[in-house]
Amino acid sequence: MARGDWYKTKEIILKGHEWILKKITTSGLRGRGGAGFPTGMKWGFMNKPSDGRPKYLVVNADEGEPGTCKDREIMRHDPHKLVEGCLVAGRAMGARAAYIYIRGEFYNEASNLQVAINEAYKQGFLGKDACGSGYDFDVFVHRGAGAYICGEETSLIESLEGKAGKPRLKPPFPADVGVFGCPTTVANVETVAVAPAICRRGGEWFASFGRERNRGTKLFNISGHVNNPTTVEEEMSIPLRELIERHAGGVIGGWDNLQGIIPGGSSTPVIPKSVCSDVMMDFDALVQAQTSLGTAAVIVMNNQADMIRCISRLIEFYKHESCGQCTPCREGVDWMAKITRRFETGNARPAEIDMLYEISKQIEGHTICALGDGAAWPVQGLIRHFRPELEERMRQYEEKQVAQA
Ligand code: L3W
Ligand code: SF4
Repeated sequence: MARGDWYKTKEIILKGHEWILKKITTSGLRGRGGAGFPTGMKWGFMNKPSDGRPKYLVVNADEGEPGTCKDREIMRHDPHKLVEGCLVAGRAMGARAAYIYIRGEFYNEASNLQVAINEAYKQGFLGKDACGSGYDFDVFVHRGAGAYICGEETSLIESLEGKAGKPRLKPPFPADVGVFGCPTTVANVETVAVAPAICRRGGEWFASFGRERNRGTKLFNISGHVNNPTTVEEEMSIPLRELIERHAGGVIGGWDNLQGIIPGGSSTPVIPKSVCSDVMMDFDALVQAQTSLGTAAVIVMNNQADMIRCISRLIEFYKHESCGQCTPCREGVDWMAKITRRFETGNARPAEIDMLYEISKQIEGHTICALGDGAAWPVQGLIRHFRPELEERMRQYEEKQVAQA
């Protein structure tokens, strides 16, 4: 409360769902989990007749994307922002309960969250007549069991229902048929946690940060070859170079020693130094650079990194985490893993580079969920920007073979 949380929350709840939705829409907030879908529109999908079915808010706290550790910071240090956010977001969509699905590895974070929820109940902020508003609202924590795929919204819903975490085909979207067959919105921790501040300070305040279509502030993780790895809240559209130099102490060995950056978690294609120098950290600028903002988890790689090995390691991760339901992902990602592993040593033919690209294109857009795309995109980024390095590695391998013969 000293930090400004739970301030006049009763008034926000009493204003009702249309008022909250209007604030969120005016703010220009877009989902912070990776897809960047307009939040006001998404929450608005819940305001349809539900044929007597209850509505649910589900908070995606499964944060499994390699490089990503922003939601963890909120749950570690500011759990009440999320708990209050559940009430505000839940009111906006007419939900009477929120389930926070938190990854199993986040044991301490889940404990912190539970303490905060207990405190909120004790103060009368949650439960019957939440904050004295006349609105009943409950919050439950559900711990996952360590599967990356459970961060995909429909897989998360399956897991919450007690089943194996295998994604469902969309449509129907969760807003129509979600958890227990009821209208549900699955929203990222950061998206939900910022909702009370937007309601208190106004949508225009939030929209005054960033630029058109890319509004507000955002949490950025900066890891890898930087002097001070960190998580920082910054204005959307901040130049990538400024983000790294101002907050993470710069690239180890200096900017000239930079090789490339994965800008938004492992699913987003790597960009080379030439692109990194000018690009802004927002949805549109990064799409233009043939990558994406994703979770805004910046992974910096300097010239000491073996780029081919890094990407190969990521593909291995996706192979391991594929739920195996659809053939292009189950088989294709396995093929990509086998091929990129050979690329690491150079034991391959140059023609295989195009073959690998073709396989990635056959996976992209042909699977039930985005995991297939997430595995295809890093491979495409590698081929797009580091083809000469791939060819050079194969040439060196061949030279060694000839010398040994
Ligand atoms: C109702 C419609 N609802 C869309 C909803 C939909 C979802 C949201 C966005 O993937 C990305 C993925 C990862 N009626 C609707 C509708 N919706 N049309 O809007 O949907 P979508 O399908 O664009 O995205 P998604 O399935 O949520 C998320 C990428 O994020 N990613 C990884 C993230 C990892 C984390 C983490 O570890 N915390 O977030 C990074 O890039 O690849 O592309 O709610 O239901 N007509
Ligand atoms: Fe499962 Fe992969 Fe298909 Fe997603 S894309 S449903 S993880 S097999």
